[in-house]
Amino acid sequence: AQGAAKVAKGVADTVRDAVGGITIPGAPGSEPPTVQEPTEPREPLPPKPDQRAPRPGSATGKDLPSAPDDIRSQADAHLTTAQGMRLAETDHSLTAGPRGPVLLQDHHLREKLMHFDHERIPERVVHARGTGAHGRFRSYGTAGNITRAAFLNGETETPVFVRFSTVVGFRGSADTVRDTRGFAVKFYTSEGNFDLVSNNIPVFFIQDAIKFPDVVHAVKPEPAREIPQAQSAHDTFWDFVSLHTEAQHHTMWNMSGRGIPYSFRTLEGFGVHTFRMVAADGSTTLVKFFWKPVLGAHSLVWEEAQLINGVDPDFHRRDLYDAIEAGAHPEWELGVQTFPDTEDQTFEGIDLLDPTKLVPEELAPVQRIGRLTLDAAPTNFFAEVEQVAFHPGHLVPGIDVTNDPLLQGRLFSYLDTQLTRLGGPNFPQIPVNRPHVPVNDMFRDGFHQHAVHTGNAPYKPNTVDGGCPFTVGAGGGGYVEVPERVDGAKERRAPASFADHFTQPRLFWMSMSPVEQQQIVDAYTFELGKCYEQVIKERQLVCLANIDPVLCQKVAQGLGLPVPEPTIPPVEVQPSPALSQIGGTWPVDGRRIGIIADEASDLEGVRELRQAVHAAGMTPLVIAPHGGMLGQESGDPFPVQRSFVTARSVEFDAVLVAGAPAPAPPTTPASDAKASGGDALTEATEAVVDPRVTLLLTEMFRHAKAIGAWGDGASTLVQAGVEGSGVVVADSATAALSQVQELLGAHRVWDRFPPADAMQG
Ligand code: HDE
Repeated sequence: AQGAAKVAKGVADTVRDAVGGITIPGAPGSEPPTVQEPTEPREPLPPKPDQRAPRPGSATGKDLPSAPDDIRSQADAHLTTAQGMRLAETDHSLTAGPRGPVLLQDHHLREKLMHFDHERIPERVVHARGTGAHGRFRSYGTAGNITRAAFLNGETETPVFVRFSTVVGFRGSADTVRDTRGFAVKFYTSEGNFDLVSNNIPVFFIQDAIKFPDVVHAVKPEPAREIPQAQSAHDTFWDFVSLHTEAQHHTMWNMSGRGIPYSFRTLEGFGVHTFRMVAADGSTTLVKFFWKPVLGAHSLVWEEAQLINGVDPDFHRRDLYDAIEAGAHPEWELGVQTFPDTEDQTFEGIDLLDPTKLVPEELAPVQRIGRLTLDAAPTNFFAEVEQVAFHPGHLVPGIDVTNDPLLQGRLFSYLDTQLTRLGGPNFPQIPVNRPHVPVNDMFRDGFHQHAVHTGNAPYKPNTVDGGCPFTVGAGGGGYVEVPERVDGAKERRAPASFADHFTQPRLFWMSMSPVEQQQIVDAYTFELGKCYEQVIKERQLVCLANIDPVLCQKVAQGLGLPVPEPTIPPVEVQPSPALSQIGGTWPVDGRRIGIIADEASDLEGVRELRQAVHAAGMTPLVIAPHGGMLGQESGDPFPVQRSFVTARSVEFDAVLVAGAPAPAPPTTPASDAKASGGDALTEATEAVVDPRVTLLLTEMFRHAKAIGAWGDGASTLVQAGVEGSGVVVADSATAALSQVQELLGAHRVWDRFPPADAMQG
């Protein structure tokens, strides 16, 4: 009891010392109680040592782990148990004699298996399949007049972690399935973490979060047999979207090229909801967020996407890491559409709280406010990509939410799902989730608590810890909600302004080029063609009739079904050319150029070509009959990246076929020179082209990719039957490349697709 009294007195003294004259009521030996809440904050508490920023190595890719506790297995010379005891042996269990039973006392075996047995955590209920990268965001400072958010003011640089994902498939599913893509960005700002949890489609299937379980159950594999994996081409999805017609707009985007993006590097991102920005003077502006890829927004074609799913299910993941490693760091500009924060929160008749509607860029231009660069792959996929926890409610002062009912539901759902997925409430302490600023919450204990908290009063108000920590107003960097007035009767119904489900899908359809429209027709025809229930197909055709008669007629024809009558009168829309992905030219950074060659080819030309491809910021990949090296005899060999066995067309953006070496200058009589110069050509012309090369070339041709050859490489193209638009032949390797590069700027040779009939009804 005496000891306890001593401790208590010690605490009282400490408190008195710290804040002057404050005592704990009833503490032994204390003065009569004079309780008062301190009014002045003392120095900020020091950052907790175990809430440091994620390993510096992962943010920049340069620094090495600095602190000893950052070091985990494979970073030290000696294998230890989880308790740090060095192990002499880890390959054999402890047995009674070499052929006897395993002993229960084998503590190393038990610990090793126990940990292994629990290595898996639940995958995300949606967006399970993803990949991530570190980078930085540099603000242009141009948003300073609409938001006080520090990371958007001045030319501030902020570290970020980005996770891209598909929505429907399981964690091990393929990358290039037809689906929406997630594009979630965590900004480690000087005011705490801000998460912009976006998709690559600007609208959503539903207007109210209460429908989220329904749409997800409809699109996930059907419960009885758990098929199909990562596909929307099945009855339950089309059953739902044809009944729940507000889903038609998002669904049409999925049927377009947006559903099968070419690369994460060319993903356009959309915050979907309308957010509210708050300036330093308290004024508010409604905004929609955009990520504009510097390389342009591009897509695969459907056959290519399907092939990739078999040939390289990790295609998007690999592409992202390869590009980062090659120094072609993917970049996006962050943009905002801004709208006056009026009472009705509509713009040009569009309800800004309806997440199934977009605002055409022609009506509200996207203003660029900063640039995102991804420059480091994760160090450990599980630690970073799996454990990262995004949440639309991770906000910073200057950015607030609106009453969009979808956003409101999300504000509950993300925290809730992390509890199960990451095993308790302490996931903000996981390195990738830690803010890069001191954290001083008063949350305590819970599963996987990593912090050893100091202080004895995790509550407010207190005197025991001198009243710490203190809250501040907006002036001190505190978050203050916009004092929006809310009034209304409690009811379950959508506003009348949410009722129109067909004008915007029509707007999207009318904004597409003929090639893109044909892709949409083909996608609907494929997806509905995979359904079994006739009634579902017929109901979806009625939805298409409400969107556009020609679209409906083409899909009905493909399905072999009658064309239904629309159920609503036709609507007039003004197309938005900004929605089309075709028609511009973009940088070619990170594009992969296949070079088909063998020992008999113009290897000097190949060497020059490789250099030129590199110099243009692209990646050359030599394709030869065998692996290993080419040009051994010349003394200057170079590596073969793909053999005819491992190469497949879908890996390449363009391909060039090497010709034979140029004939040596004539040193013999003219007739001999002709014979020796012509030999290689004749051989090449007569040789049967390897069927794998023919397959590669014809697939690339079908997928509207640029194809080139130099010298007599042209004969290979002829024999493979590859001729026409976007097939170039030049005298030299570099001349062929420059033509191919120009074609690549447009992403594909669009006019190779058969001209579509007039599509607009
Ligand atoms: Fe999500 N969503 N979502 N979502 N979402 C999740 O959170 C949810 C929605 C988005 O890479 C989950 O941590 C509801 C729109 C992305 O880790 C979950 C509703 C948009 C990611 C969840 C939506 C998104 C998620 C699953 C309707 C675009 C992946 C795992 C109200 C603006 C984040 C997780 C990552 C993930 C709920 C709709 C984007 C269950 C209830 C709209 C990019 O919390």
